[in-house]
Amino acid sequence: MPPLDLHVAVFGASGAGKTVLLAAFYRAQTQPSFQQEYAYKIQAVNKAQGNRLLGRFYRLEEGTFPDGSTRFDEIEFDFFPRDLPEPAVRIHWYDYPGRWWEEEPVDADEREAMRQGLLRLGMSQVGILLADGAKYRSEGTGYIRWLFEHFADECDRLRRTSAAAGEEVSFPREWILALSKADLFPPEYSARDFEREVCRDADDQLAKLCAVLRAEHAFGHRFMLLSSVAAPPDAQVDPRTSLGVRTLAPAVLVSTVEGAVREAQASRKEKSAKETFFQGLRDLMQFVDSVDDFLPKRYQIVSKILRFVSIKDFASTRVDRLKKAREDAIRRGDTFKAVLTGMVAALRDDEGLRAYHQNQ
Ligand SMILES: Nc1nc2c(ncn2[C@@H]2O[C@H](COP(=O)(O)OP(=O)(O)O)[C@@H](O)[C@H]2O)c(=O)[nH]1
Ligand SMILES: [Mg+2]
Repeated sequence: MPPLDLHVAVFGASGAGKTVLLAAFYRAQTQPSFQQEYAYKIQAVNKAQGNRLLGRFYRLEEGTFPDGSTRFDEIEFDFFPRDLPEPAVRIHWYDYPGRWWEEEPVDADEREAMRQGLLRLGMSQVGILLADGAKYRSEGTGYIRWLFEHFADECDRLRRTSAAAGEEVSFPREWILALSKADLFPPEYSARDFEREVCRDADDQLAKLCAVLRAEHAFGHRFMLLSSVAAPPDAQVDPRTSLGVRTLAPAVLVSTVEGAVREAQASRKEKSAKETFFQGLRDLMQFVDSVDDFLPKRYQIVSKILRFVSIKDFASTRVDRLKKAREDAIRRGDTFKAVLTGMVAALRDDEGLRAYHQNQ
């Protein structure tokens, strides 16, 4: 069976930390110690691209940060279970240049790149909006309000200009709001604290952004802290420390399943408003053989995911139980169950609990 395709669209203004994040994401998950602890590993589908990412990371280790890029970047990663030869999950990562959100395309080439990029957007199950941790640290709430307003305006503008050109932009419906450069915050600061501050201080702007994205239920519920490299002011860069980069793929996986459940619930008119995610999930599992018929294309991988992860695994907060299921799966050579339960376990470990928070 081919790997499960997850498409994730990453947005953030220039300087927010997207390029460094991509290098850190790859580097952290290629470490032997990572494979030992998480029982899966990453590989770049295109080896040359993988080497470029590692090169970028090694330069970071020497204190050289990447040049700002204004290109749309697309890269694919496979996740393999430890000791098994086939990948179970493929993540397609789309890096949207901040400039697209600020200016009109400079020429026909850029216009075409943008068109291609927006098509990818329609396949993406999850969007990540990166808030610049350094700016939030220095400017406070005003920065978050600005970010939401600015992003809403720009999404609106993209939608209108595309519609005028006869193309409909379809934004992801599941979103993660991620705070970059989390190393600039105190060690006890967590995604839950970030969630509290955002909902307390920027709820009006959040509501407006949800309306523009048409993602009422799916923006403003998932929060992450990310640190690609620890670079405290006036101190040496320490690229061995990172936060949340290993939580990212699991968060995307689980958000995709949640998106499919929500999609299925919305398509059933008789659903009661109070139906929970788990009731919805249980339902989806019951109809797993026919869900592809009514789910939009980007969610059709979910029927496969649900064949390998039980509700118990999704709901379980017990890392030891999940790790045992994962190790059993590796022993049986069950590629998909091994990686999927491994990812759910990664969301529940100490790093996952600090770096990821979902409020509903
Ligand atoms: N403290 C800290 N600084 C970071 C981190 N990631 C990026 N930076 C800083 O932010 C700058 C911009 O990052 P970059 O990834 O190029 O931003 P992009 O324009 O969104 O791709 C870098 O040159 C670093 O100085 C991080 O995890 N921690
Ligand atoms: Mg960049």
